[in-house]
Amino acid sequence: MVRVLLAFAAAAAVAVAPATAQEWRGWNTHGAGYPNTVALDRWAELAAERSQGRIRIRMFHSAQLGQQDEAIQQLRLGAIDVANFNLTPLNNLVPETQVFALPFVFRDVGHLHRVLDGPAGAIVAREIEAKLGMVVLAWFDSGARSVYTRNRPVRTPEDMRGLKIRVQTSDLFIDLMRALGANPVPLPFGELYTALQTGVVDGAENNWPSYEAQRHFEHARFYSTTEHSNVPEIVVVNRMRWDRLSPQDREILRTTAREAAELQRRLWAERERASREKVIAAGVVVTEIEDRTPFARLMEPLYAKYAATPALRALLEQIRNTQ
Ligand code: GTR
Repeated sequence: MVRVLLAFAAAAAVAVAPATAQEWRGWNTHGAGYPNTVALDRWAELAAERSQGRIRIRMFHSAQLGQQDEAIQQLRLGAIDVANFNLTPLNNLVPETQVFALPFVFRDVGHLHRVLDGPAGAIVAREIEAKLGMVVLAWFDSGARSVYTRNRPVRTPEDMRGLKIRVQTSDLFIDLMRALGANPVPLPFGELYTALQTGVVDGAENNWPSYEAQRHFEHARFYSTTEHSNVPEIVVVNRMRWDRLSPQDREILRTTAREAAELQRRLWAERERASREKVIAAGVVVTEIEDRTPFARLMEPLYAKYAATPALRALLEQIRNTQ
């Protein structure tokens, strides 16, 4: 009898344990040493420390839990608890995220950070929360995205004509490439290296750190500083998880996510420079686009299409009026 009771008590203890110290699963597409990876690991550490082990996040990096589009669904369902997503794969799901992806919408990095940390950032976060069942805790910088190609450099929009350019799953980016006369090819990030290697695509577009860290430069040796979009990234938690946290733990999670974002942004600025230097040393041919007006002019119709409603136009105004 005693044995049975003891066994029962042990089983109950096991059953109860996850509610207090369950390990959360975190998703990240990037590998070791990448600014986002370092910052997310730091976030997990800080959250565990300050909650005295009540919040335990295990980060799975390098897209171990799947590619970004799948991970978004997994996070909505609660199979993944926290993640760092780029806004682009959310474009078709939450129209407000498209406004942050519009070409040349941010004046510079300072402007981008002030927008993210101000009322416009709060509006986009609120819409993501309302539509997707995830709570936005912080914003990461993702730099400027530029075009890179395999066979010849892009100097003008005419050079883009007919090129197969990989894009993320986003109608806005598909239209952006079409506006330049290119053929957009939606592909998961993890398949792009091979697609560049085998010539399935002629090029892609990304920031310096991803171009370097994913080793795309090995097969697409021409990088042209079009800097057409500064679409940023979010740190999110599944809504059900969030709702079950005490107010105190919510505060801990939010504050530590913001601290991680500060770290990410600092590391980002350094990594942009370092990645650029590294690929140049490896023989990449950089074409500096001095005058982006011809690109911007062709992309202009995206504004009418993707900031079409009064609410989206107001959001755009909010960005423009941010000093
Ligand atoms: C990177 C971004 C990733 C992913 C990737 C892509 O810059 O950090 O989250 O969006 O681009 O192009 O798929």
